[in-house]
Amino acid sequence: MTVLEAALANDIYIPHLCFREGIEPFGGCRLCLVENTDGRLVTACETPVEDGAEFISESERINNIRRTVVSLLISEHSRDCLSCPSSGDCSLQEVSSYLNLTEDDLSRLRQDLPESEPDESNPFFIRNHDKCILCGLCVRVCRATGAEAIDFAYRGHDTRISTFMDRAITESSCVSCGECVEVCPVGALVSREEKPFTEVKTVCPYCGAGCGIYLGVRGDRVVSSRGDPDNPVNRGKLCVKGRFALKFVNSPERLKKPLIKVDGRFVEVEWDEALSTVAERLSEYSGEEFAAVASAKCTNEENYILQKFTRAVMLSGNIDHCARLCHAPSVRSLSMTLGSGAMTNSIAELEDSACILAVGTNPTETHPLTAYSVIRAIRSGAKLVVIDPRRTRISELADIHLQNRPGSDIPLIMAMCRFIIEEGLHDTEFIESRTENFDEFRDAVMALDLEEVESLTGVGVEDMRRAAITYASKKPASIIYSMGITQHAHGTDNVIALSNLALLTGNLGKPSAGINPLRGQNNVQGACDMGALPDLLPGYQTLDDSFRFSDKWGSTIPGPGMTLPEMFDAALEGRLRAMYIMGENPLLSEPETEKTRKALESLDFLVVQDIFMTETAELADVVLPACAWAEKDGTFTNTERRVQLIRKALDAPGEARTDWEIICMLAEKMGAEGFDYASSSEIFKEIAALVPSYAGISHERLQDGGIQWPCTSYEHGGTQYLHSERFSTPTGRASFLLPGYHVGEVSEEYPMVLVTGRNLYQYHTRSMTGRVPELDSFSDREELLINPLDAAKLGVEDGGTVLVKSEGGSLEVRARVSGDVMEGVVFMTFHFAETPANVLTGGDRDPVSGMPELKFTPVSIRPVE
Ligand SMILES: Nc1nc2c(c(=O)[nH]1)N[C@H]1C(S)=C(S)[C@@H](COP(=O)(O)OP(=O)(O)OC[C@H]3O[C@@H](n4cnc5c(=O)[nH]c(N)nc54)[C@H](O)[C@@H]3O)O[C@H]1N2
Ligand SMILES: Nc1nc2c(c(=O)[nH]1)N[C@H]1C(S)=C(S)[C@@H](COP(=O)(O)OP(=O)(O)OC[C@H]3O[C@@H](n4cnc5c(=O)[nH]c(N)nc54)[C@H](O)[C@@H]3O)O[C@H]1N2
Ligand code: SF4
Ligand code: SF4
Ligand code: SF4
Ligand SMILES: [Mo]
Repeated sequence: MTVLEAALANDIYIPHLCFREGIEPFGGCRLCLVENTDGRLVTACETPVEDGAEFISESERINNIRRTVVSLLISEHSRDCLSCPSSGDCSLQEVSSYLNLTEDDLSRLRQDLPESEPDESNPFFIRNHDKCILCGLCVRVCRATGAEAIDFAYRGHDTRISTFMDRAITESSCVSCGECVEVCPVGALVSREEKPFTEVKTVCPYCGAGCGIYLGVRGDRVVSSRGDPDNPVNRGKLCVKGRFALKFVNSPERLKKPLIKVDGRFVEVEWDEALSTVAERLSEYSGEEFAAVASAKCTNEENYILQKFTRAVMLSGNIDHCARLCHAPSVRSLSMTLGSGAMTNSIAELEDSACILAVGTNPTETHPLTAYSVIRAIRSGAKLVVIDPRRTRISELADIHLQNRPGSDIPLIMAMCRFIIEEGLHDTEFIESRTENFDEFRDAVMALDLEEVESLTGVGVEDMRRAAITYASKKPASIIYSMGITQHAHGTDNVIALSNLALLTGNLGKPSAGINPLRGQNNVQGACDMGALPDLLPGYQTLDDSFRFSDKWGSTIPGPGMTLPEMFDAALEGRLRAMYIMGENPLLSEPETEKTRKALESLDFLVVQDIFMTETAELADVVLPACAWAEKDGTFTNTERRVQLIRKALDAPGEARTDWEIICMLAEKMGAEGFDYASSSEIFKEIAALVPSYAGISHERLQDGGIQWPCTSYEHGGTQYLHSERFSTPTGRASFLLPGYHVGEVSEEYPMVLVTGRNLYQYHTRSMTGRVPELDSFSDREELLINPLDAAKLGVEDGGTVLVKSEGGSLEVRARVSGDVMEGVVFMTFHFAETPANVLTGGDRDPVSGMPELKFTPVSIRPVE
């Protein structure tokens, strides 16, 4: 602790401008001068406290110096406070008044300097150099995010905070996180958002990081958001979506009333009529003929209720959700190798890793707050190894970037295992005491043909060896991975390969190590935990072991059901006839769009429950309006198994109801018992009674902060990392398994590989981010990335339109020529309905997890006039 921190923590105010808790001190403003016992003046923000040390924080001498400092600042600070939006919330004003500088003093000190044009290019905030006091806080936080968009420029009197080449902020590497705006002590950086009347503590609804926020509300509108400093994931920080992209809830396009399709058009009806219709139609189907799709956007309580309804009322095992297209391979593989499919360690632990291996993941765009922890680690000396066919921000920050061909991770990772064994860097003690099946595994990797590996992966053997040695020789080392690994027709085997790597080096069951699938959606971990999976009951309890549930629910429990893609197959074949989709937009997010459309159209009856009229909802017979996350209480479980409360901040628009209430009303209409809950907290009690890893958690306990499962009793504090004593396999040991040896292949007709994924500013099918118009200024349409060499060969121009064609379909899209993708590979997102990437994808599926191939589609590209 520094003297300044100690003083502030003990309610002793020491004036300061360039210090902010949690940001490395800089000693720049020189206002926090204090006097030590030798009479020397030192900056309190840079002086560590020592036992017995004494300082004088306040004296005429010190305050005179402080007055001089502030006077100088003000003389350069040309504008008038009265017209400044930060007036009243400005540290310079605060410090001036503390030092008894009056308004008159201030205006006397001000020089009549020429005014410069503010930078208004960013839709979320305005930069105004004239008010800057050069405290450097913005530069330091921007660096911490990894964006490094701004820095001190010029010298002496001309010093200012500037982007590279002094361009507008939108033309820099800025990612619009707003961190700089949050810390700026004066009016030099101001948000364009309205100030809230009240703030409600809740959780961001976008990605699986699960950042804590204070949601700012005015009347029935969301107006702002700021990071919760007490949340252990984000510690006050946020990314652009969590800070600026939550106003979709205010959209006039929100669904407000139930809708029933009559002669091809939707008509508004009362709840009673809508529910009676659904109840009547659904009672015609049961078992196999019915399927439900749960939602990783909804709460644990809501997912629990939907799977209970599906199993206990509809007597169908057909319940699944987007995890199928996401981390289903992780759930499968890690259960087989380690006994649990979840992230083994916690986000903040990454900061103490000596090495981080990031495979097939783009966290600065998709998991920004997790990326901050990776960046903190590398700033304190950790090594970063990235395996990704694309150049990304995280690969630029890496010590080693292995740019492999898409779909070639298994040979690459197996070869890394071999080098580790060859170099004697494997952890024999861990292998002997905690694992099984090592010998077979070793024999297999030793038999690899390294020349073949090189040609399959496109990565040089020496680079692989270097990466392997780096990962294996730094302890503890963490693996993080996401869709580049799982979204393959061999996704399960990919995860097995990574699991072997962690086992080989003994990087499990200890802090800052592990194998960490970064779960994508805000509550995809929870939706899986709640049993919204066709083969597993809540808490991953198996269907052969269902007596607890049949007892509690008073019904028989159906056997395993269909996965999400299988549901669409079955609909096409007429085996599936009625479907209930809560909070998903499969028409755009499932592979093989045309097939999905036909499947949805061929159903007898389709209900969609959403907050907006999505492309999928357009095809429904009944559309039910749901509350968005800001309008309800409940829990989300983030990627690190942290169960956190979300809290109702405003009333729902029109007659929208919470997802759980809607399903409970429907169940009661259908005559079912056991759906008469008074609150989501009551539902949670039922969950805790049935799911051992949630047994010690309750809404009351979560008021003080999230708890990481397993948490088995009220005395249990939760679990930061898994497998510390034993693995959760039947034998207690982890297993080396042999992955199949797959690589993707292209054909003569379709010689290029299409990789699909995401960008920072848009989210999935844009049902939410599409209602935040400011985001369009960063990404308003698709851009297919293509390597300059391919572009030259094919005659594709930057900004020109190309036709992309695969076995499954074709689309036209604007091209962007970029060295970020390797030769032979093109990349696009699946965000835009106008250029629906999933028209192109499809085909193969992972036989074990049902994951469709989303990251490797052979395509042809040709320019169109
Ligand atoms: N802004 C934003 N954030 C999001 C989302 C969003 O839509 N928008 N969605 C959320 C969800 S649900 C998820 S699942 C996560 C996904 O988060 P990520 O997995 O990080 O996102 P993707 O862009 O799908 O793919 C990640 C990387 O995999 C690489 N890759 C592709 N093929 C291969 C391969 O064969 N091998 C290797 N090693 N790498 C490969 C791609 O080049 C890409 O950089 O993001 C979450 N966060
Ligand atoms: N080609 C390709 N396809 C992919 C992927 C890829 O990388 N490439 N990634 C896959 C992955 S990882 C994922 S996770 C999926 C995502 O696929 P989806 O889950 O289908 O995509 P979203 O757009 O997130 O859909 C969520 C829906 O929930 C609604 N919603 C939001 N909040 C609520 C609520 O509180 N209640 C209700 N009832 N509805 C709500 C939103 O309006 C939206 O319509 O896409 C998959 N598809
Ligand atoms: S908004 Fe974020 S990325 Fe942009 S300049 Fe500020 S801190 Fe840096
Ligand atoms: S813009 Fe604000 S935070 Fe940045 S140096 Fe100037 S006064 Fe400090
Ligand atoms: S990192 Fe994820 S959870 Fe955190 S603010 Fe951004 S989108 Fe929200
Ligand atoms: Mo996902």
